[in-house]
Amino acid sequence: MLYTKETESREVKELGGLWKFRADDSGGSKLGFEESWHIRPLEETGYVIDMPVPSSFNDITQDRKLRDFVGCVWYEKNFIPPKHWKMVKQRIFLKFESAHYHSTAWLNGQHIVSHEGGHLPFQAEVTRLIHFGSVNRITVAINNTLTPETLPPGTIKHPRNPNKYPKGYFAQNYFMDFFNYAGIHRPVKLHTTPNLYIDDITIVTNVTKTTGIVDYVIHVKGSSCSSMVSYNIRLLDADGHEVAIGQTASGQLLVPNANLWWPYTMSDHPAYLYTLKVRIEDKTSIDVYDLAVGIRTVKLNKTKFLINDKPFYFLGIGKHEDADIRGRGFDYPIMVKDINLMKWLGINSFRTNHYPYAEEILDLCDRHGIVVIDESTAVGMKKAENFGDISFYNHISVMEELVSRDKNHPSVVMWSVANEPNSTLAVAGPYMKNIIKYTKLLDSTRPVTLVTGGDLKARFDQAAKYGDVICMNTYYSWYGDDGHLDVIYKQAEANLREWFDMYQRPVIQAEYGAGCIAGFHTDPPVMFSEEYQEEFLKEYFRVFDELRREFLVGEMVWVFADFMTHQSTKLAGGNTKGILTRQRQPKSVAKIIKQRYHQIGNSTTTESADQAYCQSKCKNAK
Ligand code: GCB
Repeated sequence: MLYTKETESREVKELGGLWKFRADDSGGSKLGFEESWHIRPLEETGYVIDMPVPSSFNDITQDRKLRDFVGCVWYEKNFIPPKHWKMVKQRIFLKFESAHYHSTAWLNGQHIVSHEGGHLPFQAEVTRLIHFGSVNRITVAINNTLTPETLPPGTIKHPRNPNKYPKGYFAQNYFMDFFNYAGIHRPVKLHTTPNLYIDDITIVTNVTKTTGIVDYVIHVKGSSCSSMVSYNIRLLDADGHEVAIGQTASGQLLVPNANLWWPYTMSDHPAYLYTLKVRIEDKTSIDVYDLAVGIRTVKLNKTKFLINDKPFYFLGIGKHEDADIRGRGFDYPIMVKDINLMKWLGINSFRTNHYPYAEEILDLCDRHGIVVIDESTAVGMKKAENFGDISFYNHISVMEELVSRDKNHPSVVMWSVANEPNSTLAVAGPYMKNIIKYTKLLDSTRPVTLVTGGDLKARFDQAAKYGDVICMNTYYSWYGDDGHLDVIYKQAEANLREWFDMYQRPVIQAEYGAGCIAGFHTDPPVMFSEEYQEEFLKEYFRVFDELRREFLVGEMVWVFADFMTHQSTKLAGGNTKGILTRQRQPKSVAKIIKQRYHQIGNSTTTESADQAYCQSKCKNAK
């Protein structure tokens, strides 16, 4: 599914703003379906409130019950389509960029689409259901309940003891360390395409000496006869000059003296993007779509992660899509602020912990040269019941939707199929082996990893070994040996070495970090103080500085900013391992990261990358 945007042949009407909202608090969340709330205006069914879209619903009101609500919530929006969309030979789609977790949508009372899982888009063609010249009504029911088979999984607890729990009491448990924010999290878009339209584009890039190779496949829909469709494919450089053309549905474009896409720490001219202009036409329709193309390769050897055949070192962070009030709702100011903070801190990469992020963020990463490890929603798979057939098929569809959405982003260099599944379980082995194998069938050009809770000894692992890169999370002197900073060096070094020795492939420290309450100072350092967080990181740095000369290809601090979690006596106001507060203000450790990352980043900028850029610029100029 291509990103929804306006082009010469496509229009978009964003349906963000205030929607009507009602939680089904009948207990089983069935009332709305039993009473068919979608067939009439929502306010006729009961009391409704205003709810902003996009946003999580949890933190918008003062109602404690809504914050922790488990079950089905209902949204409704009225809109009037532009009159000129009534043109014949045009299609209209309704797209949700994401809603969490299970969504059912109706237009004017008619069911149009259902989708399982947050963080990925879904849409329906609504051409025949739209009423022109009058108001149309969208109704969406969203259920945030997590079960052993959902991704992420959870369980619902129904304690029976009437002396301890009120009648009807139940609670959602889950095994991931972030709040289960829910609602319509990303934009909702009504959009048009011509009758014949570009449904998908797949780009694979390669490089031979100085020539860039762009293999493309265009998938069209809406034509009864494919031989009647003509293709006009043009690749333009960043200055708008045509560098290659194609006239078939699939083909290869050659770019002599190509400007490669480099991460920003590898070149003074990073993130070079070409534009693929695709135009298709038959007797009645013309469709046009522009796609940004970064020419680059990703390869591995035993000890290095190579971008354009040069070693890349992840100066990274783990992250969340999380902010005050809006929860996990998409927000341009937060997104741009985060990218600016990353550049300020010298961060050249992040993992989309623990779910796919908004496409707008990946676009920015393409343009800024920030490298992304793109992760699925498989987090918190701790029990054998999370590795059954239903989970497996859910997982397969998440990987399909994820790869199909993000495959053309040069910034995405690796897929992560899961975070810390319980890989001591025998069932985890074949399960993850098959998920990784399937992901490689979907995309053979990128490595695939599975992020492991690294304290697990390599020799007991059943699953992480199937990944191309060992990605590992450890928290020495935090979870275990609490407060004993002096164990970090010995334990972290031994652990990383054990994994490398056993599996002989590049290793990334994908998470490590300590909680820190901003403004809490102690000397000597104790847990949760700014000083402890600083010392904790410095101990890990000693290990990284030794091992990056050998097989370590990245360090990714946990975590970019403090974020919300479930409530627990161990978590005051959520997870505080941020190097920034939740409001994106730096803790003292941020300066240490900034200094280290800029210093390492500057020293790894490859001269050859810049030479290659200059050479091709000079040749193009001649
Ligand atoms: C982890 C998880 C991450 C948690 C983190 C922590 O290993 O991958 O989601 O937030 O530990 O702070 O406990």
